[in-house]
This record gives sequence, structure tokens and C-alpha cells, in this order.
Amino acid sequence: MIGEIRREATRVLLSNWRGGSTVPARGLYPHQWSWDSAFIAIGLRHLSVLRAQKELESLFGAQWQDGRVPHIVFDAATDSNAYFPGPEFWSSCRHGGPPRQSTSGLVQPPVHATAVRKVFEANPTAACRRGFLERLYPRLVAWHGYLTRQRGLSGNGLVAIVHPWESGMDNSPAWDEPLSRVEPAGAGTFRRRDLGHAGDGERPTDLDYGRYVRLASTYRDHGYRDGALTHEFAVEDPLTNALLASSEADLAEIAARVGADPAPHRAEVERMRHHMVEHLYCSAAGMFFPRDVNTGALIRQPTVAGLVPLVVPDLPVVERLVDTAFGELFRPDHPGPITSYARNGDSFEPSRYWRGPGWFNTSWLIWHGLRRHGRHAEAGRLRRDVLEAVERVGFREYVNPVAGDGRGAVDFSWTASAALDFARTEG
Ligand code: 2M8
Repeated sequence: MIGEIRREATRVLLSNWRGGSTVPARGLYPHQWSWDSAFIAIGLRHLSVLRAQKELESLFGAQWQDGRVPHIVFDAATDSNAYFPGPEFWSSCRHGGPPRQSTSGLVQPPVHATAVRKVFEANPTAACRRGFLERLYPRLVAWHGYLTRQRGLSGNGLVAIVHPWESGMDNSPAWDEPLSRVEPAGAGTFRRRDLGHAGDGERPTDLDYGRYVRLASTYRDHGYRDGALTHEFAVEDPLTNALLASSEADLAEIAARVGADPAPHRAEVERMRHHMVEHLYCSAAGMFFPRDVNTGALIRQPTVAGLVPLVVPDLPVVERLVDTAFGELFRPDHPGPITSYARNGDSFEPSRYWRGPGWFNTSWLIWHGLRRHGRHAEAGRLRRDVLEAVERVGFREYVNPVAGDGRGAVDFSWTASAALDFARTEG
């Protein structure tokens, strides 16, 4: 079983490689995505450390002057109409994006320093030869600096996302309430391309898309300047903040390797951990919730994002989070990834994208967090369940936790990458 998974995962990652980076899936996602590339590099390092380094270098090659790492880097060789919203919509070059590449103006969760560290550790000699860490370290510092400086919108020590796409969990039920205040762009003003590749019962609705387009075009029309705009959607997401804290811990290790001072990075981890527990943790629910910056209220929707803080080193509430993660709420009926939304949630939909299906990257993050906290028994159980799902459904984008079948894209890169990493790790 493991041997077959490794072979097939390798096939997927090789066939989605485009010469300098990897597409999440052919057809539906024909460009480079930010957090996908981080997960992909983590898997690729088992096949070729050089390719894994290039995956991350190409992404950071498209970093903006202000330090942001764009959520999509468009492939110039791919038809610009293949994906919506495409390069013309974002007009990145006019707003501080890199001069020779087209990108989006949004960001995605910062899991990159973790990926850089793992790729480095896979073969330090090869990395040193190419100056991999020396080149990436200042870029990672600028990336984290962009988030803490420009996205610290409420001043409470946490960073905010300003669009559901920035969460990576686009149509999470947690965004329904803040999104309901956004006037959608007219249905006739844009043309979705995603529905040509996946069923509309598995994707966000047209109303969601209208609101996504409105928010993105307003941000663009303000030159993507964070301070210059009262964001209609601004949320402190536990997944984004947790990944920033955990990446900052990895950045401390990277700093030590390149002869920089790790102490400020360690202080930053401590600061973020404190603010996360203080502002986003709900002890009654045993999990974290996002906070709406515009109302100041917690959004009490139980999603897997509220469990991802397990990745934060020395988190004081690990026990409760583990109980929640392995309780009934997030358990699929068939062995597989933890569900993206609680089974008893009022908006649970087992086939629709981030509103119930299990995803491989979030389960990888929880596994990583469990191992970080020495919870090897639970980590091993999750690993076995996820590998069993891969064996059953292949490298699908997500899994219906009720029927147990695969949904969304086939041959999905981060599924292959996570499977490869699980398959290559004992326990
Ligand atoms: C999905 O998001 C994109 C927009 O960024 C889309 O729906 O077109 C999400 O699952 C996101 O987390 C992921 O990075 C992206 C590419 O796999 O697809």
C-alpha cells in the first residue's frame, strides 16, 4: 500500500510540475498558488530537494515591494482566460507587484518558513551550495513583516485577512456572517471558470463569488493599500495567525543557521501565542474562533481552522484542542482527513468545498502540530486514517466525510504531497 501511494504521489507531483513550480491541479488551478507551493515543496523534498527549493524560490521571486507574497503567481505561458480572476483583473504591475510577472494582490496563510526549514533540513549540503537559506531568509522576514505591520488592523497583536480567499478556506461557514454585509458584484459583470472543471454542488455559490469579486475589486481600486481602506471584510483568522506564529518559530531556526539573531523571532512567537489565546480561544468550545475586526465579536463557527493552532509551539491549551479534534464533531464516517466544519454545524454540507469535506493539508497541519507537542499516538492514528483515504479515493482535492468518496479536482498536488510526507514518515 505505502509503496503504491509513493509511486502514485510521485507521478502526480511530476505531472503537475511546470518547469519552475507546480500547479495545484491541471484545469481548475492552472497557475502557482502560494500556500499550495509551500505544501508541495514539503512533499517534493522527498523526490528532489532542488525542485523543492525552486518551488519556493519561484514563489518568492514574485514577492511585492511591500513584502507581501501574492496568493497566485500567473503562468505567462497559460491562456490568461483559463482562470478567473486572471492577470488583467488584478493589474499587479501597476500597484507594487513584481515588474515582470503578473500576480494577484491578496495573500494566503504563511506556512512558507516551515516549508523552507523542512526543505533545508532534507539536504543541508545541497541547500548551502545554492545559498538557499541566505536568499530566502530576508524574503521571509519581509513577508512576516508585511503581515505584522500592514495587517495588524485592530492593534491587538493579531493579523487580519481582508478576503475569504486569503484564509485558504474560501467558503468556510465562518465567513458567511461578515460576507453578508458585502454588496455582491453583479452576476453579469464576470464569468466564473471554475464550474467548467467541478460540479456546482462542490464549489462556492454564485452569490459567494459576487462578494469575492466585489471585495477584490475594491481592494485593487485602493491600490492594495491596507491602511487606506476601511475593509468591509476584516477577520483575525486562527489558522492564519497560528501559521504565522509557527512559521516564526521556524524562522528563528533559519536565522540561527544564517548567522542572524533568532531572539526577536522567538519573542514574536511568544507574543503571538499570548494574543491568540487571549483574543481567539474559547474554553467553553475547546477551540479557537475567528474574530470579526469590524464588530469585535468572535465568529462562533466550529471549523478546522480553530484546531490548527496545534501547530503553535508551547501552546497552553493543547489538551482541550486534541479532545475537540478527535471528538465526534470533526470525525468522518469513513477513515480520512478531519472534517473542515463540525458535523453538527448549522451550515454543514458534506460535498461543498470548505463547508464540511475533509482536506489533506489541514490534516497534515494538525498531524504536524500533534508531533510538535509529542502527541505521537494521535498523530499516528491520523496518519493511518489519511493514508487509508488516499488508498480509497486517490489524490482528490477533498473527501465527503459522509459518503467517504473523493470530490473536487483529481491528481491534486497538495494531497499527493501530504500523502508522500505521511508515507515517508514512520509512526
Ligand atoms: C482554492 O482557492 C482558489 C482561490 O484562491 C479557488 O477556489 O479558485 C482554495 O482551496 C485555496 O485554499 C487553494 O490554495 C486554491 C488552489 O488549490 O484553491
